[in-house]
Amino acid sequence: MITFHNPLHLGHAPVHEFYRGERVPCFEKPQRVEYVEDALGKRGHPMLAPDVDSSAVLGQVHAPRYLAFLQTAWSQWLALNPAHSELQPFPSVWPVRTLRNDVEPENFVAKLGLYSMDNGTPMAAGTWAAAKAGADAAASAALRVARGERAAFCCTRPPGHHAGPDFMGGYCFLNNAAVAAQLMRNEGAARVALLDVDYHHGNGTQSIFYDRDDVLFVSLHGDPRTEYPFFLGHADETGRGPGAGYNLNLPMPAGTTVAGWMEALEQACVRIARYGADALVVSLGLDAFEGDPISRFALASSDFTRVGVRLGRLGLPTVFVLEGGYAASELGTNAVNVLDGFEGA
Ligand code: Q9C
Ligand code: ZN
Repeated sequence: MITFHNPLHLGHAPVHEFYRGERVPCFEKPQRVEYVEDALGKRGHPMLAPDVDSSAVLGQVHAPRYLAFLQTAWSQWLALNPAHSELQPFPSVWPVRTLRNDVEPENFVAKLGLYSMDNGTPMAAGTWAAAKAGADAAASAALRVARGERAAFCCTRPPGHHAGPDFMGGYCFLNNAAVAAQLMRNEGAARVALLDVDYHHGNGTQSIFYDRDDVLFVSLHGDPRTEYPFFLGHADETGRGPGAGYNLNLPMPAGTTVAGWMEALEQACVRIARYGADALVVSLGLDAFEGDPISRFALASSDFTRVGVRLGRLGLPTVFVLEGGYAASELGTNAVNVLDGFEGA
C-alpha cells in the first residue's frame, strides 16, 4: 500500500504532560511513527513524502482564527519571554458555560485556553510545522485515492481526531482525517464515510461533520462516562439538521474484548454499506490494543489483521490515517497488520 510519512514530525517533541498532578513523559512521542515506518519498510510498503499543500482544505474544516493562532502560537509564547524556549506552555483558564468565547483575549495563556479542550496537549517549537506537514500527508494520501488508488496510509503524528473546528486537545492540533474526507469531497466523491477505531471517541471529527450528511461519522470507542474525552461520544449523538442520522457512536465499556469489539465493527460496516459511500477514511488509532498503557480494550496484535480484512471487504477506496496508540514498540506491527489484512481481503 502507498504510504505517506511526515518529514517534520520530529519538530513536535514536547517533553512532558500532566498526569494525576505529576509531570510525566509524553505518551505521544516521536518513536511511535519510527516503529511504524520500520514495520512498513520491512513488509515492503513504499513510503513517500507529502506532495499536496493542505492549506485550502484546512480552511474548510478549521476556523480561520484558530489556524492563525496555531501558526503563531510558539512565537507568541517566546514574545512573553525568550527563556520560554525551554518551557512548555499550558492553558490555565477556559471559556466554559456562561463565559464568552467570541472575543479573542490578548493574553497568550488565555488564548491557549480559548483554543484548547484540555491541558493535555503540549506544544513545542516545531508543533505547527509538524501538524501542517501531517495534514499535507493526509491530503496527499486522500488525493491519490481520489485519483484512483485503491488505498493509501498516512503515517503521521501528532494525531488529529480530537481537534475540532476551533480547538486542540488530546495530543491533536489539526484534524488529519477530516482533511482527508473533505479533500475527497472536493475531488468529487458525493458521500464519504469516516470510521474512527481509536480507543478514544473522535470528538473533533464528529463536531466538524455533525451538521452534514455528505460525511457519515461512525466511531467505536471506550464509553465516555469513564473514558477520555468524557464530554462527547454517547450513543444518543446522532447528528443535527441535515446531518441528522449521519453520526453513529458505538461506545463500549472499558475491558471490552475482541468478540464485543468485532461485533461493533460489524454494525459500523453495515451502516457504512447502507450509506452508499463512494470512499472511506479510517481514523486508525491502535490504542484498542491490549498492551496500550492508557487505554482499556483488549485486542491482540493478530486481531488487527481481522480488522483490516473486514474493512477490505467493504470494497471502498480507502484512506487510513494514523491516530493514537501508545504501546510504541508494538505500534508498527499493529498498524501494518491492519494494512496487510486489508490488502489480503
Ligand atoms: N496520561 C489520542 O489517542 N489524555 N489521544 C490521557 C493519560 C488523553 C488520547 C492522559 C488521551 C488522548 C489521539
Ligand atoms: Zn486514542
